[in-house]
Amino acid sequence: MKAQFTKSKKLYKIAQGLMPGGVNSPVRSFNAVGGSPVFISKAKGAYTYDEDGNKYIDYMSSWGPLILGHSDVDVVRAIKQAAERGTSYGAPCADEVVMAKLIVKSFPGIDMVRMTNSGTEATMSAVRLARAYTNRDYIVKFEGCYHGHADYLLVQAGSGATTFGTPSSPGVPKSFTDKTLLAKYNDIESVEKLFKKYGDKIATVILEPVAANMGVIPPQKDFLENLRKITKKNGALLIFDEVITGFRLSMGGAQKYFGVIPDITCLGKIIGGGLPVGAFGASRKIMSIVAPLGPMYQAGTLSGNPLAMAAGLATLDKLNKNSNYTKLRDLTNSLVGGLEDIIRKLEIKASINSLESMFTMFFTEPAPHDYKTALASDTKKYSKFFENLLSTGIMFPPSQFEAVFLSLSHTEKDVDKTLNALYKSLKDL
Ligand code: KE4
Repeated sequence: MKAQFTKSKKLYKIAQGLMPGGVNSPVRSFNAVGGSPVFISKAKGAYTYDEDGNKYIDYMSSWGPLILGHSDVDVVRAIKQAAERGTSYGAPCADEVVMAKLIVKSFPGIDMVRMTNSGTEATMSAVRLARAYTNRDYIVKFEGCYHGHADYLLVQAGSGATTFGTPSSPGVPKSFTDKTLLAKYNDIESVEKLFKKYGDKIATVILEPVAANMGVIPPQKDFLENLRKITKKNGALLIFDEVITGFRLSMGGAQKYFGVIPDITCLGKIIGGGLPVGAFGASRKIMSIVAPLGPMYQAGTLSGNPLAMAAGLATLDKLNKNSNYTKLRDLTNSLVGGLEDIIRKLEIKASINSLESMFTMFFTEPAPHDYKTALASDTKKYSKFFENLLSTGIMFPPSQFEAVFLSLSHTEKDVDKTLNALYKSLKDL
């Protein structure tokens, strides 16, 4: 029976009169894939349920945070217990210390950490820190990488900015972005050229160590190592934006996974277990200039709030057990392997980039290795594919330029069901 979306459509109509695009974040709208977004009423484990009672196997994981799956029993209990002790004190609490200790212990590049309320705040603070520490103004980012919506980072940005074709947003004065230099992902020469020209004026190079906002694009051999070398040589700080990869690729994120240690690390998503969160951390020496210890100002009413700490800690405690990363990787590989067989069998022009428990299937080949090759994807085909999948109860991200995430709640049975739906959705193209 064809899925009905009556209630979602009704809600969307009202929402559009009250919120821009009817959503609180652009990527949730289905603008990139057509149709109106489904409104989720509840979620449990690997499944979400919309207002019309349709059930989905969820591969969005709320854009990354829900690595255990939705409303995990221990996470919900931790939030409830924390809420009964109060929701925010405006004063330090013990769980902030426990979270800081866990982050410092897990990330080789972090001796000291500051919590924030979003990934955007984390990267915004990290760039300010790098500029303050080096007393330099220029920053280097990569086309297609997305670091949240701070003005000077919304330049050739990925995620929703690319999805909706506004990689550089209006409303950002030229003077705010003329110190933001652009390099090409996986192209070290493009970075060397910038250092040749701006050398000792560059405060930092910021990147997603595995790009996931132009779809998943892993770093090619030696790319991260060479970035580490060139920044060190020029006295610039290397920032890894691990908002997605932190605790996703391993308990020490991409820096542990690839063995390349940045000067500053940004975190988010998983560390909040689905509640608003972000963090940035570095060596004691670099963090010593952050207020109130040092002069670089940074603050947040709800930074490190007890609920997000409780949800994050419950998530991380559970994650770091009985070889969960191997389970996540093996389950993802069986889904990706099956999908590759389907692509071959149906002779579809598509390719997959996959790493640990995240992947993207691109309607282009060969598999993209940078922004330009990612943009070659057939987004119209992706829209039709997304819609076909949705109607069979599988929720992929509503954009070609996002990542599919697996959680510890997904099972082989879910993967088999998903592969059947993928076969039908792709065959129907
Ligand atoms: P937030 O401000 O949305 O918490 O984090 C910004 C951010 C920073 N760095 C990376 C690598 C990120 O992926 C993000 C946010 N990711 C997008 C989707 N890929 C969030 C979804 C949305 O914008 O609604």
